[in-house]
Amino acid sequence: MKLNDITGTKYPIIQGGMANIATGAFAAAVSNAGGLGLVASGGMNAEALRKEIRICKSMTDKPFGVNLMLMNPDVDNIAAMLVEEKVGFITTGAGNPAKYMGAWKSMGAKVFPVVASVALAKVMVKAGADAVIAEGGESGGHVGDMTTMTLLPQVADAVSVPVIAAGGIADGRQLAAAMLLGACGVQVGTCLLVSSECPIHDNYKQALLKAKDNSTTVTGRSQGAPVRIIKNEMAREYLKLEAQGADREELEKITLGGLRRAVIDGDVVRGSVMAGQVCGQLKEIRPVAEILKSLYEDAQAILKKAGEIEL
Ligand code: TUI
Repeated sequence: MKLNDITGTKYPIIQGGMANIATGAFAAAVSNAGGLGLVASGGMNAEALRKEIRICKSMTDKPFGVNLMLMNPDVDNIAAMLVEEKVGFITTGAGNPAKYMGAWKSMGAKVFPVVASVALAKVMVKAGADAVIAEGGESGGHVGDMTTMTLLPQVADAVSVPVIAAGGIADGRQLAAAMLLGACGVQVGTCLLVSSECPIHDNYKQALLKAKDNSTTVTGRSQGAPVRIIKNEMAREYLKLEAQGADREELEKITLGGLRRAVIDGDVVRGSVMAGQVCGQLKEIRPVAEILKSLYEDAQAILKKAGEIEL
């Protein structure tokens, strides 16, 4: 099963959640460009998110969805609002959405939970998931322990539903590799941050364009909330405090509001500049349509030539 047969999109590509970044307008831009755009819920309550969903509906006639970040304090109201708004596609992150899935499925939504382990993938399939998103720790933001290379084939072997690959995918080679590892399509986030349509501060985009292969780090492991961000002054201070055994309160003081500081104020020194490990591959700002087209066409060309590879 190809992902685009499930989503009705041109490409087998969906957009990652991206809290405080993926507005209704941005999700519509991704959908209009042939991917599945997702309005992000992170940092929003149900009514603010409803507005963004309506903006998205007004800006595209293509399929789109919503990403529900399950650590959101207003998660129950958001889950109910998605039913009222008859959202067609729901992806979830950072938790187990089983208790909402009955209501979403009865309304007709297709549900793709992000999983970071085989165990959760199996639970999600039992709960009615239409596909699962196997996200490796190469991705930006909240991450699991496994890599995409190891998680993806193990999830693909363990479940009967299609598997969408995420984490570490920013060009055609990585999309092709994901398909060979058992995926039906991919989720991308970081490579869309450097799109012309992405509403982050220009300082954030420039920090991504300057980034190298090893420019990210993971903060928050000691708190059970690992988050991949670009190394900056704030990240170094956080990691130092973490190594000294600082408590939650002390650590939260540093990161509180950090994502908005980076996204809106453009503070890339003290803000949380969330990004995946593919950041070293990003070289230019391009329209979403060009980014998705080259991902797809490059992967097609690579897969066509793959038969020539001799072992
Ligand atoms: O959710 C994400 N990535 C995110 S959410 C986010 S918002 C945020 N803002 C400030 C601080 C922290 C986060 C930024 N990035 N990705 C999906 C994802 N889900 N990755 C890993 C998981 C995951 C991990 C463990 C899903 C389920 C899980 O276990 C749940 C369980 O109950 O077993």
